[in-house]
Amino acid sequence: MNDQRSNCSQEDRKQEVLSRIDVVVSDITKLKVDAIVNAANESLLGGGGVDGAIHRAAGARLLEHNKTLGGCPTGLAKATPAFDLESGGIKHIFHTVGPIWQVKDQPLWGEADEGEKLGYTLEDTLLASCYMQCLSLAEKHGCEVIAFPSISTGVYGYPKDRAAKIAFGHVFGYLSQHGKESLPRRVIFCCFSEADAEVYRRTIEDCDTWMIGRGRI
Ligand code: AR6
Repeated sequence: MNDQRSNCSQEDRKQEVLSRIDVVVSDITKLKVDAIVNAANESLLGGGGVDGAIHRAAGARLLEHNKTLGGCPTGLAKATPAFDLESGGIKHIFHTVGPIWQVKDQPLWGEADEGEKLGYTLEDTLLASCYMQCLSLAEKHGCEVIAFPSISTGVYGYPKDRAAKIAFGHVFGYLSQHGKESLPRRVIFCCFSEADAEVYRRTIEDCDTWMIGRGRI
């Protein structure tokens, strides 16, 4: 009976946290959120992909501002104003530098499946750090809603399933530890294609099978 009750409240807590997480398909610059995350490079001076889209939409003042920042090491994040994006309601851009996936096709550790190997590479730790840094910046800057692109999964070549598990696992953990009165209240995973969104939805649906009792970071 007690077990049933504690399972039930655990499930309620999980559902409460899940209700604060959304997966959408969109150009991230079009979202009405307090902060968007940019998957930048260490120069912070722009590039292709989502970085290029954000610089184009935020305007030339973003580049001028970023020239004063002295770059950003991989795994860390820096906040800037949203400049021209402010007219759409976005107040902050958190520029974070995801890792370049360099493990390629080398076998990792033994025959363990993908879930068990999560957290075993430097890339996993750095990618996790990007999410945690941006969540902390959201809290510091009073953001109710923050949207993340799928950091490192474009030009930087991170396996999409693995990146989604790291993204969701850390956001879920952060929101679980910071109650519903804390900021950010909502987190959006902003995908650029329906196929990418499906990876996130599957990751979330299956989270009991890969997140619990694994050696994830
Ligand atoms: N809105 C949302 N997601 C987007 C958008 C957009 N407008 N555009 C692309 N994506 P990438 P990375 C998705 O390559 O792998 C840049 O040149 C895209 O489909 O933008 O972290 C930087 O300057 C993918 O799922 O970032 C760096 O040099 C995800 O965003 C390097 O690329 C990330 O793809 C960073 O590589």
